[in-house]
Amino acid sequence: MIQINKTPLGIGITMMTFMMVFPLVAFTSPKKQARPNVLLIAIDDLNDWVGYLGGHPSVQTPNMDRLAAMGVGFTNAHTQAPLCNPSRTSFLTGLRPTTTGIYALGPWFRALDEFKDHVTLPQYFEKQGYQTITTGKVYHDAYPPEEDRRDGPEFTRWGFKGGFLPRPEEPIVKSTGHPLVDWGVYPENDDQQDDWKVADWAIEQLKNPPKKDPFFLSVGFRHPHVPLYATQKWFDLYPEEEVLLPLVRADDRDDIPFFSWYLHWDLPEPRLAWLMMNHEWKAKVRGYLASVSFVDMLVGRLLDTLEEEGLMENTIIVLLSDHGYHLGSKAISGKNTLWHESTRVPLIFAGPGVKETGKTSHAPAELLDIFPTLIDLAGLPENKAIEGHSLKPVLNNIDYRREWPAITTHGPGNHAIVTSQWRYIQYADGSEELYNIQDDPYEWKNLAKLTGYQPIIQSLRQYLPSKIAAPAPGNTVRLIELKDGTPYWQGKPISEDAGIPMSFK
Ligand SMILES: [Ca+2]
Ligand SMILES: [Ca+2]
Repeated sequence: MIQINKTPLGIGITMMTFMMVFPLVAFTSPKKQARPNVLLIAIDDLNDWVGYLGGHPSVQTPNMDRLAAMGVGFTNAHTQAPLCNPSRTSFLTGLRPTTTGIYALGPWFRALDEFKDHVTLPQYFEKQGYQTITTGKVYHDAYPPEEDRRDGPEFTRWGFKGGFLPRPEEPIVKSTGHPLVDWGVYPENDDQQDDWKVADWAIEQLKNPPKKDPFFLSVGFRHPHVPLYATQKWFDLYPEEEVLLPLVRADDRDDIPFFSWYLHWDLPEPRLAWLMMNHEWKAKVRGYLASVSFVDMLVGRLLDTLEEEGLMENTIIVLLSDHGYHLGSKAISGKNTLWHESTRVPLIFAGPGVKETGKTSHAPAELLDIFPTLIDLAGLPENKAIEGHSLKPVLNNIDYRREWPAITTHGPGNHAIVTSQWRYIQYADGSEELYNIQDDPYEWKNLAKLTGYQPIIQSLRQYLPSKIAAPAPGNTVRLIELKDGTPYWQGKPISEDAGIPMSFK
């Protein structure tokens, strides 16, 4: 259900703006209208637990739903890589991981000669006269080194970097080992959180936009990336006794190739078995829900500011998450898989040029499509150097049939191909999975080995990337590679008789 949380103040201001602007428009000669601004909101590790996506029955995201009601929300949008760095590198460069060779938590793409001068999404807008402004986590994690952070070349203006602060002196959940893998009520007030401060900084820019040029403001929030800290009021939205856990099947991985384990061979994220043994499953789900509603409120603060400043009519808004997140399904928590929990993401476009307001599109879409779509919506010249396809035809006509599937890659040779009906997975050793996502939305029944599905598999194989770039130098953390028949996790061979590692033994 879509909830619209529009304040009476917001509506009043929108109407006033309209009344004041209307006479000016009526008596002005048909001059070229100012180019639209762009607000890009990137959320970290947010899966389909968003109201308009229906991934969790009790999640409360009134502001993302309000944005979806203003434009088009995609229900079948997928990341190009289920991990921060390769996903963000992909949608900001407009290139697939299989093109750049960036599959892991490194490298920073500017460190590679080939992409030193590659024109990214914000740079493309800057070249067209936009002021490009950024705050928070838009590129992966760290800002580039200080010496590269001067005004330009990446952005006209760098703002508050943000991070994972504040953190309690000791993790709330004991003995998980990794300092970021934690959840619970913390801190006392919302405005102590780095993400709140990122929103504050962005709001200041919206209140004082560039005088002459249009702006391209990109804002990156870290919630609901771990640590899953939120203040008490966000946990109160999800009383402990009412928290619904994801539906999982204990035998779910029995019909899945063993190679799937290599994709998340040894993560700091606990496996479901650990969460259950330590009675932390519900607590982690609750922390995630609370973090989602907290970040949703920050999205609402940005939308409120656009309304209050009269910027809504001339600002294209795009909201995305870099990839999804498992909370128990397929026996894990975390990401780094090719199933829908990892690949499916919210993707919403609203504002000038989006005609189908309040509609949802079930067409496959990729984060890679953001770059060409924004160019198209803003009326900028086509960029032939990027991959992906403009979604504008869908934004103009919700029934438009796109002919391309969505492709996700995790490490060279492991891909998922998603259409309106199917998810086909091929791993680097050639093993496969096939799901009918219309009949089996939880992807429980692997059809790949059953008779009768070969023609479908054949037709989906044609979309597998034909060129697969070798991992560029600097790919280390979370890299899975198959070399001469041996899987390598982060550069080290995995022996044939190794048992599945159990995080936090
Ligand atoms: Ca992420
Ligand atoms: Ca299964």
